Amino acid sequence: MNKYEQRAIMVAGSLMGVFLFAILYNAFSRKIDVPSCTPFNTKFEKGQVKKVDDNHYEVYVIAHMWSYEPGDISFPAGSTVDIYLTSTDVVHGFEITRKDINLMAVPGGITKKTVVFDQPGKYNIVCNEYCGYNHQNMLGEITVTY
Ligand SMILES: [Cu+2]
Repeated sequence: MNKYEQRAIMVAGSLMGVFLFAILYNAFSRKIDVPSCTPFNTKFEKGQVKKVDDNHYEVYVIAHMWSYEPGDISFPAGSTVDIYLTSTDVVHGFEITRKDINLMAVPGGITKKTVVFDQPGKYNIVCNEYCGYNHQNMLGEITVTY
């Protein structure tokens, strides 16, 4: 084997090591997780809000033509909310006004976002992906209580 081939193999091997380290570092140290695609997850049999503890909630949202389930979500101010979002039919949007949150509901996939709601009040949920005839009526509401 000539010396340039050996160097190329050494560089490629080193890069693979760097990439593997970057993936493992982000997955375990920085806890960056890739949304899983589990359309048959039992938590998505119906849309629901689950209380994990006093200030931590999990919301399982199912988007479908032309509403969200659950459509009205409520929890106290200061809550950390893990939003898990999926769709049963086409791609929908999930934008929370006043929170700068803009998610995409993909059929068969789960989109996850953790949001902290510090301020009490009402936050509208709107679909911002054109999804058909009644797209403009696809709305929801989050109420953050005192
Ligand atoms: Cu829509």
